[in-house]
Amino acid sequence: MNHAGIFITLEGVEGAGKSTAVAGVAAWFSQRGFEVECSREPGGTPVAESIRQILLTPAAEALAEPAELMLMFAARAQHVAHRIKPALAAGKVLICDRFTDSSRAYQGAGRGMNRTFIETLAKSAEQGLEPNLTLLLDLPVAEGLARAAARRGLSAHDRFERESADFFERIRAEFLHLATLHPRFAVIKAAEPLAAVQAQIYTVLQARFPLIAAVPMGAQHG
Ligand code: T5A
Repeated sequence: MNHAGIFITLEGVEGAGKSTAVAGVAAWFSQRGFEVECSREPGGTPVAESIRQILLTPAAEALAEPAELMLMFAARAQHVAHRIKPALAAGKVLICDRFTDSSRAYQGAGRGMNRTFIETLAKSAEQGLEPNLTLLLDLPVAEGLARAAARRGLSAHDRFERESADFFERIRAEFLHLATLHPRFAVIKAAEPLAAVQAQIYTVLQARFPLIAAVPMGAQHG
């Protein structure tokens, strides 16, 4: 790996609790004196956030699948170059709600797009970057969709939330498959109550970063 900082990604289907978990991970590091930045994909820089609008907003002109894939990686290339790499070079902890594994799961397994092409785009956008830890928040698809719907209330579905349950089942299976391939993954049982999910995440952080876990709370990192 490639940098002074720590790069942590969170993955999972819609409503798995990633955004909620980001805050807990951030608190764990900042209480131990680290500077923390939280970001998300698609998005994270002004240009990447503009691309996010195109990707998530339903429009009369349907987005062609290769266009969706390449826009995900266009946003990622901006995010890596202008936000993630500078933060890591400055020794910060960068916590990101989704990263390339989402493209593998959604565009690869969900849409059935060519895996070799996805890896070629990943190599170009990531420029050698790889997460130190990927927290996979795993829960049954129906539960995730129900949580997302409850949170959304009366506002409209985004482009992805309109997809079928089968689409999300393929995505969940792909995330679990990726977790068997890459030791950087830790699988969190996200169907449990919030406090139990948080406890699992802290256990993983302690095991993966024992030297940081040993730092007294409130210490200055430097
Ligand atoms: N996408 C993204 C791709 O197709 N390819 C890519 O390469 C990338 C990067 C992003 C969309 O883009 C797609 C995937 C997505 O469809 P988004 O709006 O950012 O769109 O979508 P999500 O990341 O799925 O965000 P969500 O907000 O839907 O899900 P989260 O962040 O997992 O869930 P969260 O934390 O907002 O929680 C949802 C609700 O559940 C509650 C929360 O309070 C909240 O109300 N909750 C719990 N309730 C009970 N028990 C728990 N343990 C709970 N944890 C959270």
